[in-house]
Amino acid sequence: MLDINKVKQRIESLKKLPAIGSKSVKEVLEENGFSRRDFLKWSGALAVSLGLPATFAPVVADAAEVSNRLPVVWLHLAECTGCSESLIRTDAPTIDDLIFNYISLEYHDTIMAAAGWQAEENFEEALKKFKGRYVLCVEGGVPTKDGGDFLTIGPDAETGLSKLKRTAKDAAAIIAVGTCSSFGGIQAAYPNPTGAKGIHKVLNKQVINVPGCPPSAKNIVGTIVYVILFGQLPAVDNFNRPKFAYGMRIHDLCERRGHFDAGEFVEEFGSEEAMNGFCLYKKGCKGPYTFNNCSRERFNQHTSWPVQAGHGCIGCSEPDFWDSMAPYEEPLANHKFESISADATADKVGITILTLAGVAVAAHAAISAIKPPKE
Ligand code: FSX
Ligand code: SF4
Ligand code: F3S
Repeated sequence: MLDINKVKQRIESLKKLPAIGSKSVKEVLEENGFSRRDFLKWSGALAVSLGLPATFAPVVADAAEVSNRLPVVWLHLAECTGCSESLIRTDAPTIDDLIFNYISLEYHDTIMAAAGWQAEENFEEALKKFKGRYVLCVEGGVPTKDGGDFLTIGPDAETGLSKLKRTAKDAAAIIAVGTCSSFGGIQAAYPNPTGAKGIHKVLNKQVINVPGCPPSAKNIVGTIVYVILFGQLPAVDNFNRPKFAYGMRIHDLCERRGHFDAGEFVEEFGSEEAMNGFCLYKKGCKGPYTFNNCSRERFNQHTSWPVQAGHGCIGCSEPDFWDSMAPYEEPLANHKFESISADATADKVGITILTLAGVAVAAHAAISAIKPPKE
């Protein structure tokens, strides 16, 4: 049961902690041309996407304001850094970006100014100073073969495996940011030469997975704000993904869904059907099998998302998508279910896929039901 008074008490107690960094959220937003009204609009939208009642909007704003009281240590393992890049590389920062920067990132391999020995010193200092209080965010899968030697970090050449375990030990909460740290990622593709794995496989603490290659800023910031609000991890599905973000399929809210239902498919990229925004299922869209909120939240200030841009979803927030969803531009049904031929009528494909998708949803719901939400 969500108790708003408890949340308010928690935020009041966080306010008493020293702020890390000198500016208030108000100053940061004003400097970037955002008004109080924009900020409240943003918190209202975030409350909705976190699945909270509208009454929580003001406390979401308060939580964002105290997010510089919660130390965050951010590690990079085997990955492309796209998850951080997707948040920080914008010409006009969004409120999500600004809150991300405002969150007290005590240590972040990519964006910190320090390097070499100095960076290591800052890292060790943060672990000691905030023992038991910091949130650990990890980007990247962890190579495990040959004792983890495929990935070493810093001047001591410590393996990512060792650094991860050491950092996880005294973390208050652990968030796997991106599909790599959640499930291994592209480097875990067959034959997975480095033995790359999702971080939960090598830790004996609960890890919340925020997959996507990359995940949206909303899902990253939303999960961190949730932890600040409630001091605990949100309810999760059977893959430890927050239900507020990964509770529905891409297909459920896709703007091309009407065309899917009507049997109107794109057969060729660049065709008239493609220009008319027909469904991309026959060009390999994996939206019916993928649990994520891209079709609702989109990317870059709600501007667009893969299907809107004209390519099918490749299922990037699902475990093993690099192997199980390939080839990306062919329907899954073509190679998994031989009864459907490539030239089957659109209706037949549509009906069969709807049934498959129904099964996927039922299985998802059943597994989630067995495992009670970790609230
Ligand atoms: Fe992985 Fe993120 Fe994909 Fe890249 O760090 S989820 S390869 S977008 O960068 O981890
Ligand atoms: Fe949208 Fe893909 Fe579903 Fe078609 S198959 S409606 S493009 S999610
Ligand atoms: Fe990934 Fe599909 Fe969203 S490819 S970004 S889950 S639309």
